[in-house]
Amino acid sequence: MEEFYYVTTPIYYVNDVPHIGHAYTTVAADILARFNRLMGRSVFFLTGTDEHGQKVLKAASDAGITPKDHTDKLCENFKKLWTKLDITNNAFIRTTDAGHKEIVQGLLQRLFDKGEIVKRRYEGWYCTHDERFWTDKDVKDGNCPDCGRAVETIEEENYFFLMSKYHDALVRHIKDNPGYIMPESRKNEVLGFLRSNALGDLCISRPKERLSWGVALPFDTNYVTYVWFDALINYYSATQYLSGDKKDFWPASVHIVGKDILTTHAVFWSAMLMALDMPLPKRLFAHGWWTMEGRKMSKSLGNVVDPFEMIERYGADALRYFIFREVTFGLDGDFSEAALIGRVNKDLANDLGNLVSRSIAMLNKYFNGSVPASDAIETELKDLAEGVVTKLEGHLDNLAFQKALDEIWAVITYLNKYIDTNKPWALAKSSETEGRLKTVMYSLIEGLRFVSLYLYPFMPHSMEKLYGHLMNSDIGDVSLREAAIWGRLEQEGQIQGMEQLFPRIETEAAQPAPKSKKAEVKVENVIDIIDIADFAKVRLKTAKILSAEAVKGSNKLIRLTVDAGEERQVVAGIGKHYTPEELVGKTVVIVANLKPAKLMGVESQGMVLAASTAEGALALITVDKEIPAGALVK
Ligand code: ME8
Repeated sequence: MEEFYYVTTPIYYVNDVPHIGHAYTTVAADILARFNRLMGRSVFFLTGTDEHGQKVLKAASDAGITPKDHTDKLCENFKKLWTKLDITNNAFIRTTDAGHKEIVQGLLQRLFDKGEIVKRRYEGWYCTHDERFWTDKDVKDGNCPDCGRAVETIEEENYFFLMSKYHDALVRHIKDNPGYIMPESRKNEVLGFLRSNALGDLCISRPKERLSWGVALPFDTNYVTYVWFDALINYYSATQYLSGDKKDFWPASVHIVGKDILTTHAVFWSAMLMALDMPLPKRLFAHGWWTMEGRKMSKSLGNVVDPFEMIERYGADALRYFIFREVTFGLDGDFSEAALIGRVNKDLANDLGNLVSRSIAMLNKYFNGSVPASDAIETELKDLAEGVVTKLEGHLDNLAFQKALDEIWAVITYLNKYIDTNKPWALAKSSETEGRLKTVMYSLIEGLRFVSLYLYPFMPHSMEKLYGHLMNSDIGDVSLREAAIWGRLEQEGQIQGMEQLFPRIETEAAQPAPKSKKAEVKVENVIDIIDIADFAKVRLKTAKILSAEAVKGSNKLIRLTVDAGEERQVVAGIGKHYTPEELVGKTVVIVANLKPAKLMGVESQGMVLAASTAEGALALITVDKEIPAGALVK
């Protein structure tokens, strides 16, 4: 029988700029999707965007365009990131899709016909920003408990989903199915919440005169559907209109969400499905929160980790590896670029990259790149390598990505030691040990084949390359159960030398990986002492920015016309931190005697100075009071 595997991410608010947190959840789902495909399952991997509600409407009207045009534009930001991160989602759902809206309306009508939705007069507190109702108990000093903004009283008729009656069934379901909510601590939180709160009924409508950007209620078109009710249904609706001929992916194998939205999933969504007599998903996994140097990431603090920037600097594979190696999935983590560099250099360049290049170089040196027939089977290595597949299956079923990587690394560590103990260079010295050399070299390359297969879900780009190099075939066609058998590496197969898979990142900030996730990496700045005469060679001048425009085809470069005593053109790589508009009028500092250079075909006659951190923050150096343009800085 065909085995199905259906994994989802939250659908992200389309208004948000994609950041490392969104990347985290989506890469987790991608690892699971890729692994399950290798295991021969029929996989449906869904992500998408949440596009209704007040905030979207407001942002669109601020931009002077229709909400649909606005969301059409913004959802591309997410799609672009998923392409850069090698995400293999089978579908991308948007809650503004006609197919989705139709299904939301169908389910609402079903609930209404069953008497699960009723109309009631409602009087209480409402937070317009969060589009949520609150009770007296929730509201503190007249403010919303979520966003802290002032709430208002509202009296109006609305539709309510009779959620309260599912309280006991919900508690029973969670207790009877220990793997339903993971990790365990989060399950206990939900149970604790249900123990101390009588579940209320859920207001699922908003009058159109207050909010028009939503799915109209099929039984009363004066109202639109509450965004969460609409959004949660995406997990089911996608299986009905986005999964091709296969319509039987429901129930989902796992919904992956951040801990911020566990309650809406564990309580609202579960109760909605119970009321619809539909099966519940098999698992809800709530992962932890990424912070930046201990602080919540926010636009106003300017400390949001931009995944596009990380990919550009280190590559998608390094980023994918780091976020799952560094922190146990489920716990919170603190992002540090120095720690990422440490991981790349130690784990990827050193442990793995060197293993690959040494092994292939020796194969070329001793056997002209032709895989020798093995004289004997190294049973310890064989058992270790073959055994990983079952362990991976177990760990990934529990979303224990770190443990899965530990198992794979045990093979890498073994192979590195195997080289050191067997010393192929010594075996190559005498014809008497040629048989042994053959076994060692075969075992090494065969071991690498296993590593490439196992690491492929985590680092698809480089492992596809490695597997293709070793096997001369495409990893995408592999069935892991059949491939994870010792001896499948072809004897006499020809393997060329290979470029470094993960070059070391040479930077002052490159430090060994911290031992624990909390350990701070101290970046020691090594500053060479220079003579005053050296400094005098650099001519720094103030320059007033007269005009600024983005360089076509680059998301970083901005072309500036500045007055530095004389007018000149300077190109600056600051497009991710400043818009051209906000630059005009600023007095900055430039290196005025730098040899002109061309950046993306545009000549730059100088360099704008800016302070930046390894974590990606950047600020221009400006003057703190009026001074004529072209003044010397010394
Ligand atoms: O809540 N660390 O969308 P959203 C880790 N539209 N993960 C993070 C993160 C961080 N700092 N920041 C965001 C919504 N995430 C709703 C969901 S689903 C039916 C509707 C991730 O754009 C994490 O997965 O606010 C979190 O749950 C999600 O983004 C919230 O995305």
